[in-house]
Amino acid sequence: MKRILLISAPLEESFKLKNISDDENSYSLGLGYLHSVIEKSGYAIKTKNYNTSDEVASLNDIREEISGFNPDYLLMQLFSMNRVTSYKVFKIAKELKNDIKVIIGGVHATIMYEQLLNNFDIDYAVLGEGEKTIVELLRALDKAEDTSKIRGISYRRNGQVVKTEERELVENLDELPFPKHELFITSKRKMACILTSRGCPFKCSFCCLHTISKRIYRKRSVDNIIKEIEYILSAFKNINSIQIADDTFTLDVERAMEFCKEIVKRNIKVKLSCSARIKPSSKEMFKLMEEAGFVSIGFGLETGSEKLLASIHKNITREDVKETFRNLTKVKKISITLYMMLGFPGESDKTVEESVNFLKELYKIRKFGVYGVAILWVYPNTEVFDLMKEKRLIGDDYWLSDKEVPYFTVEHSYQDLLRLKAKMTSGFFAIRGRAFFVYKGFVYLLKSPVQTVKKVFSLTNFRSSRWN
Ligand code: B12
Ligand code: SF4
Repeated sequence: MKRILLISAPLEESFKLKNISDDENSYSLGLGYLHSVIEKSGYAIKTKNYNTSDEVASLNDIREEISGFNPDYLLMQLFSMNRVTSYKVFKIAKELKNDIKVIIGGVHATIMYEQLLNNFDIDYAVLGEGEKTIVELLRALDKAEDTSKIRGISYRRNGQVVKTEERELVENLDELPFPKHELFITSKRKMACILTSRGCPFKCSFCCLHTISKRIYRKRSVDNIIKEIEYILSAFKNINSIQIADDTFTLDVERAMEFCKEIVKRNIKVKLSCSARIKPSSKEMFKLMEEAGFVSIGFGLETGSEKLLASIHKNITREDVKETFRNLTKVKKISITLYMMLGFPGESDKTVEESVNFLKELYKIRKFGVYGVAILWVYPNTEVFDLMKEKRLIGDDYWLSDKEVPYFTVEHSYQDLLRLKAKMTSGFFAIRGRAFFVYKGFVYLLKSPVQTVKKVFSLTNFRSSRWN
């Protein structure tokens, strides 16, 4: 039986959430899905996520895994923020085992495959959703068959990088096996994660998600989702909450309501949370979500400036946000968190003030918290990256360097962005004091108030984590 090692290398230091343990955080469903399909196809697979681990210790562990487990294939998940350590792993892998086949995938690999194949000793890049492609590729490689007919891959042929025909997205998500929750659910973990849909039809200027899901929204059937929830709750007795990690869980309001009704009908008792878009929304949906056990919803608002909401293509207006907040006034058991960002093209002292004032207005309609303020970072294949490129502040070569994922510094220096961030956070702070900020629950705030206040005022280089 062929052996496969599937890993995700450590993230850059500033992306590691320091005050939250792995057991309290979301887990990688991408790795979970890949593990399941590969295992079901008859391979011996070992999956290890090093995202939050120390780099030196991880590289040592990876060396041991390659020598001990002796995999035939090394599969690696590439984000922009773990690419540098991944580059080190490519080298280590071929040094230790020169016949190992290195296959990469994930969002950064899907965008930068040509650069990666031209500069590193990688055998294949899987582009986009990986479940079907990886199984076909492994089978072909096992039999030393021609891989040129496998859709959705790229590789070097006669020194040239070639790309095969595009792979279609997984249309019927119910066909997929459940992700391998066993990889992540320890006896200490209380929260499990699921994906009930994939994709988002929008294209915000800072988001690179369209690379994988091509702006096509697909959803699982309610029955299939409930089966997974029932499986999780029966297999792992310590799980009392489930986070829906979809890009846009409430995009289809009818489906969200159908899901909630089914949870109530089957008397499933579990705390639910999700992230959602401001629009569409409805009173009835939020009421049903409360009945079903939703305890938290996170909305990506990003900015309170009408002008910026339009220019980042968020496809929402301030009136839409107020409407959603009005729809939430009677829903008392769900806590609302807003994800805010700062530093968009056109950001100024005035837009920061507009954001603060808008949040004040919202707070009068319905209480909520803010999950920090993230300074706009720049990922490849986004509109903001292209703007930086036009101004010659960045080029594709940047991704070959060992520099961190950059901030958007076309209009403001990093120092000025920090100043604007301090202005925004202190403005929010004034609305309701520090309880307004939802950092790693309130536990961290209680444990370390000084550090928290420092973070709030951005004296440290804090990047808030968000899902969409
Ligand atoms: C849930 C989530 C989180 C969770 C869990 C993260 C995790 N480790 O999975 C949390 C909250 C922790 C998180 C944090 C962050 N996240 Co996040 N997150 C997501 C989100 C919404 C869903 C991930 C997911 O489950 N996807 C569904 C699975 C099925 O897709 P997938 O992981 O891409 O995997 C598929 C394919 O890519 C491919 N594939 C992937 N790897 C490989 C490897 C091989 C070998 C093969 C063959 C195929 C393959 O096959 C898989 C199955 O189809 C994505 C957006 C998205 N929809 O992907 C952002 C996303 C991955 N996050 C992103 C970012 C930026 C972050 C943060 C850095 C945010 C921040 N600024 O703090 C932090 C990082 C800190 C950290 N500790 O992880 C970016 C990554 C951008 C980039 N260019 O790398 C994304 C794409 C969001 C975005 N819109 O920009 N995140
Ligand atoms: S940021 Fe959210 S709403 Fe915007 S395109 Fe990305 S997933 Fe969709």
